[in-house]
Amino acid sequence: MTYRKIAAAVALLTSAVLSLTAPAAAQAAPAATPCGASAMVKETLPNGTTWQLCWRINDKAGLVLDHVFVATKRYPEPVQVLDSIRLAQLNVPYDTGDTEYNDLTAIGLGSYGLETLTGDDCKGGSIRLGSDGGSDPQQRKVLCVSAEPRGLAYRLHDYEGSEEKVYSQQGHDLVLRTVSKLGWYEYVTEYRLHDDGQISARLGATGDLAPSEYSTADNGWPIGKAAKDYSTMHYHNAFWRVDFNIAGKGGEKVEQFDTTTSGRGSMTAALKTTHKTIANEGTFSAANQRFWRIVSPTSKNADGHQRSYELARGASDRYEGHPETKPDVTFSQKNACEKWASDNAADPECPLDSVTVIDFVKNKEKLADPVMWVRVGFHHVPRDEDQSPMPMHWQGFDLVPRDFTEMNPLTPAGREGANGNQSGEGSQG
Ligand SMILES: [Cu+2]
Repeated sequence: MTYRKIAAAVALLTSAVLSLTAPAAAQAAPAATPCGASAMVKETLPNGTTWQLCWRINDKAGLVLDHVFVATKRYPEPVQVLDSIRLAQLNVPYDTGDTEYNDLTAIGLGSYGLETLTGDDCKGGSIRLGSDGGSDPQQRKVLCVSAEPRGLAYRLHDYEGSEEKVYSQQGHDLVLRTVSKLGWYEYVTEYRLHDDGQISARLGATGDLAPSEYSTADNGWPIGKAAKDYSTMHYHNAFWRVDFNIAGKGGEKVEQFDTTTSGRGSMTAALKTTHKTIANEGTFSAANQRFWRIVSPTSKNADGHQRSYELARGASDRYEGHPETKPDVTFSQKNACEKWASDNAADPECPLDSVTVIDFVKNKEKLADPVMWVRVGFHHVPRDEDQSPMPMHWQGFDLVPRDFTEMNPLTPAGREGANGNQSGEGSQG
């Protein structure tokens, strides 16, 4: 028996054991399953929300999630959110200007860089066996799947109903996590699928500071005794590639929302929020009171509103050293040759001049099937506490459902009638 045959047999056996020990199947009808059992995650969180997806390891990108569906107790029909989500580059330039790494395309988060999970890597969760994505793929314990409490999902003290009641509910995330060791750094790829439909993508960095990257007070910070060992400051420029497929219909539109102050009302400032369609490819940057959403023109919730997800950004440092690390988000027309946000490896059939996200959008093609490239930067100024091991630092973003369901998908019994203005007060229009 070859190693591969043994590995395949082990995988089969493992998936059989997992399915025997898995929690009771969700009440939801099964969605389309374009992957086998060992590549599928389908878990129901305590509030009744079921996430279903396929996972795999790409030698460069590391963990990739495909065909992501969500169903909730209140809205049990599984509805697709994403076609896929993955990292698209991790660019690490040092402040001396003498060192730079493109960790995904030059090294890769999969293959031999992918760590076998152990210790507390998956405390409270279950570890899945999968191919590490290398040229000689090995079946290893690489993915952690766990349900983790996320604090209060909501709280409402209702004293206007027929009986006074407090609604207070703990929320949970389905967490998918892999660890990759690239040189001295260890990167944690994490996706948190919340029970209210939110998706959080983040990259954690830990491990150790690189012993080869020490410089002077000009661009380092002293981290040993006195002022002798200056660890060089550097950037972690992370990019994600997000491809929506809302309700399986595709053809999403991109919209930008902006809010301005327009004079005053009788008491305070009057604000005006407008949104416009971004019809063509381009790069975009954050501004106060600005966000973007990906909206399905055809799929609507039960209120008759178009389903969408909005991009919610968090902290992000802008690296001025490259054109492609300045915009916060890029929307491009889907193209199989556009794989990496920078250092885009050119296939023989792909145009050689399409190197970064800037190139992807330079011809301003019409957005019929948009791909969203999200950049989040972290300027790392080392500190004494970075030794050792380095405390985890996180960078990432959220995808928040907007009108995906007619109400809060976690609405408890007793509040299901509260859709719109129930009081008869306020003005219409
Ligand atoms: Cu760092």
